[in-house]
Amino acid sequence: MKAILSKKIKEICLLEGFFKVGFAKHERLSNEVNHLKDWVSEGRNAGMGWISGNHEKREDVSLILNNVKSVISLAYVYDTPFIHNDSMPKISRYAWGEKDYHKVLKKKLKVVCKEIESLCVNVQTKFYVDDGPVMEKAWAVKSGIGWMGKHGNVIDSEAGSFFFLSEIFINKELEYDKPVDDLCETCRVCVDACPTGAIYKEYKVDANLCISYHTIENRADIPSYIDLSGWIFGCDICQDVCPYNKRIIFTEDKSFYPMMEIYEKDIYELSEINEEGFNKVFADSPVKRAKYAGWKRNLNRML
Ligand code: B12
Ligand code: SF4
Ligand code: SF4
Repeated sequence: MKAILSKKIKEICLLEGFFKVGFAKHERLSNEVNHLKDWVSEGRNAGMGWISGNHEKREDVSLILNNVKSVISLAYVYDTPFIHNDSMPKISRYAWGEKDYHKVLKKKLKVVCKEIESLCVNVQTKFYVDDGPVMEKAWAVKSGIGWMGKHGNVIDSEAGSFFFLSEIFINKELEYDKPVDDLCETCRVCVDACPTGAIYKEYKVDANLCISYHTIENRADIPSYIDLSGWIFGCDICQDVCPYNKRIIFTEDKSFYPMMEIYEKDIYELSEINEEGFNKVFADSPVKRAKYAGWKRNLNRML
């Protein structure tokens, strides 16, 4: 029964377009939450106060689904064959498309969960993408999706790290996957390439120094010592330089292909977008998180 259910679930997820699916037994994430608490107590979360709440749920997902037995981790590739032009302001790959991944993936996960729940009686599921109190990278590592790279993102040896993570909690036992080996070994390319020194220690990122944090999450002024290196929303540098991002596996999902209104546009063309235009172009995009004020602030740093 366990084997059949596990096989069926993987088939359903892959059919819905997920690149990789893995299963982990439910357990408390005590070590991981302790690392998170240390990270927060050192102030490495910068202005992201929300991450210091809900530690109990992050540690014990049975507070989310009380009879949870397993965690299903899913990876969805967002990379496309497009590249950044270094002489233009850059928006990171995950955000330059028309759609917000939260919406795209939640729609898919709804379909997946409905199908899983129809496989046998009394199946209960609960899914998350990014914005819940869930330690997504920790579950992905436990489920064998990939290893935690020194740049702080989960890597698969074939697809690299340009994929989103999501999870489904389920009240059934499954055939569990094993974590994969950490293949970073002696490499430090990402650590050395980060222009702001945000990867302050291998596997650890300080949001106070991270371009991604400042261009997306920071609502205040960006300190003058943070060189945005041409990024106006997010930052892909530490992933672009990683030898595992061979860029041979691309999504077929057109939601993540760059919007032509913003792709390869120079600073003057982008500065012409007024608030109304911004709200229209980015209506369904993650970029709207920065709001028009944040967008202008980021652009002004390029002038
Ligand atoms: C907060 C957050 C950020 C912050 C902090 C970044 C970070 N590295 O955590 C900021 C705003 C900077 C950020 C940026 C980005 N993010 Co982000 N982010 C998150 C979020 C919401 C929470 C992550 C978190 O808990 N961080 C806190 C730290 C403490 O956790 P941690 O790095 O996981 O640390 C763990 C391990 O390192 C371990 N650990 C630490 N020390 C030690 C020591 C020992 C001995 C051991 C054993 C373990 C250990 O324990 C910790 C807890 O698990 C997740 C979604 C989620 N709900 O999980 C997305 C998420 C991690 N982000 C994602 C993405 C895509 C990005 C960006 C690439 C976006 C971009 N292009 O700009 C950048 C990448 C920056 C980078 N180099 O990490 C993806 C990553 C996908 C993947 N393949 O891994 C996620 C999973 C969202 C998603 N659903 O897809 N992000
Ligand atoms: S996202 Fe950019 S700033 Fe942040 S750690 Fe990676 S290279 Fe450094
Ligand atoms: S660049 Fe090297 S050290 Fe960094 S994540 Fe990739 S393999 Fe690991």
